[in-house]
Amino acid sequence: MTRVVVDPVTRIEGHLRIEAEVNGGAVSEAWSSSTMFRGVELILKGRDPRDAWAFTQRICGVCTTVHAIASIRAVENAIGASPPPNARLLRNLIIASQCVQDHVIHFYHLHALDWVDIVSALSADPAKTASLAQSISDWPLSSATHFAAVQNRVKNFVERGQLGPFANAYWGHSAYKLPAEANLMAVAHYLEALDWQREFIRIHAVLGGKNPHLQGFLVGGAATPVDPDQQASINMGSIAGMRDMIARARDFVTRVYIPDLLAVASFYTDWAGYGGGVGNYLVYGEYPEDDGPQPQLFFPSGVIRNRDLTAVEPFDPEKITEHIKHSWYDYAGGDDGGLHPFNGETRPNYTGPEPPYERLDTDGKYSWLKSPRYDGEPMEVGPLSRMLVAYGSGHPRVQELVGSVLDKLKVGPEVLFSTLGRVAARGIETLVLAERMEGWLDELAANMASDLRIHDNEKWEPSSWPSECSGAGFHEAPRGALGHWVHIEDGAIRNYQCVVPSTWNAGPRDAAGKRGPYEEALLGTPVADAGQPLEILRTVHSFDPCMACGVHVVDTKRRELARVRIP
Ligand code: NFE
Ligand code: MG
Repeated sequence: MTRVVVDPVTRIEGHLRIEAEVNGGAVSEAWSSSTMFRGVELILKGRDPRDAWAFTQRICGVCTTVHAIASIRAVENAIGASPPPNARLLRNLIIASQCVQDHVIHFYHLHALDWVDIVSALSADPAKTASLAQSISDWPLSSATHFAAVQNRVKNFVERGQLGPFANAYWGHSAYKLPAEANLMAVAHYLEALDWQREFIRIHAVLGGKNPHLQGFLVGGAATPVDPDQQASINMGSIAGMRDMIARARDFVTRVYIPDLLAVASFYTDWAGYGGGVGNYLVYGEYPEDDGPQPQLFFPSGVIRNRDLTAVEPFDPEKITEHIKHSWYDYAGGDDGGLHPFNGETRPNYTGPEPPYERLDTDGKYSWLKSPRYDGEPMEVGPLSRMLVAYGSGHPRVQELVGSVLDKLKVGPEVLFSTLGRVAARGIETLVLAERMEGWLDELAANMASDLRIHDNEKWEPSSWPSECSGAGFHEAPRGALGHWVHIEDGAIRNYQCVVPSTWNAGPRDAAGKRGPYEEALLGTPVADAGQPLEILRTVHSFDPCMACGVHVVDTKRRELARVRIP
């Protein structure tokens, strides 16, 4: 038995440590730990709830926007504000563009190098690479000259020893299966996607002034004015500009991302047999399609247990609890119970070893993440959960795309419950959203022709609120189900709790000893070389970890955590 420690896991946001036992070439036990401590929930106490979104948005710079959305929805739910249609449509466009950009970045810049060997790309034949690329897509940048130029660029990096983000990887590992030409094609698209994502996210500057951390959010609506006839508003010119940006995004996703995903996946279908995890999937639902109190959602909410796609249960927010038996916190009532977020507590209690350390006490407390549970069970959240719930709920486009991806890979639906299924679901979701966005833009253009309202003024003044009220805000962030819970007293925040996608997925064992989704997904993962645990990274990265989101508490004692010496 070998104990493998991966710390820090790179190509993620934040600080994640995986400890695993490897027996007979496969993972037999695993622990997921967030070793970073930071935060926001406690500094919100006593503040104006209308300001909370601006603080919470800064929980993370990767999923910028998502904590702003969850926060304004929680406060609106508490005070009874109703955003008008323009605000709903602006938000849908902001959320969807965030998700599309984030997923493309994840595929190319955070995950691809687990499957793509850059060093092998150096020996590819550019002419054969061009034939391969042209056989899977009519994307224009596919000539032998183009691929030769990319290859030279990478060679120059290597010869100058300037590998940058490509240094310290497991190049040449036996688990890399792509032919040299597929590796070169993927490297070329890695570089193209860098430019693409920078261009596309300018849509956030139009919709909210800047990215990251848009400034156009407002409790009760939006602070981005819409008026077809005003220069300083979202007008017909900005609508036309966004239409162009959305069309180009859809083009890149359709002609580059999806063909690459299918090409890479076809060499790794064995990964449909690994990484399944807990088999329970939770979705809060997203993209309200109308302005009623219970709007129709483009991606439906729901719960799937034990991989049963025929029985999607309704989501019940009362069934959420957070446990801390194995987390560096304590609860006033003892560590064995779970607390609903409305009664949530954030009481840090670090009992781990002083760094640097060899091992965590994985029988005791070992993470800054809590362990969220639904009806007592661990749940996977994220693109796979969303696509499974949409598929099981009869979403026509999702059913069609899932069917077509399975056909192309010549596999059955059981492969969805795996590392490969997670990667495929993220691609499918990106395409479905890139296709849907233009519709929301059309609705915005049509609505603002006769309705300039962007805000519910009735509920702006705290004097219009109940003296005590509480609310929950739900959102589907790129990495999954995100909830904020707020309790307001006399116009100020009394308690605030965030339960975040990466907390669901990366959390440690609960009081009953049940593993979290990362931990469960790692069981059975093959490890060819314990000194180069590439396969562990594949499964962990397939969830797209974000520890900045997952840990969002603050050290109230202001202890010194690290001292940095600058020579
Ligand atoms: Ni910081 Fe975030 C949230 C997580 S979502 S990345 O909420 O987990 O994509
Ligand atoms: Mg929390």
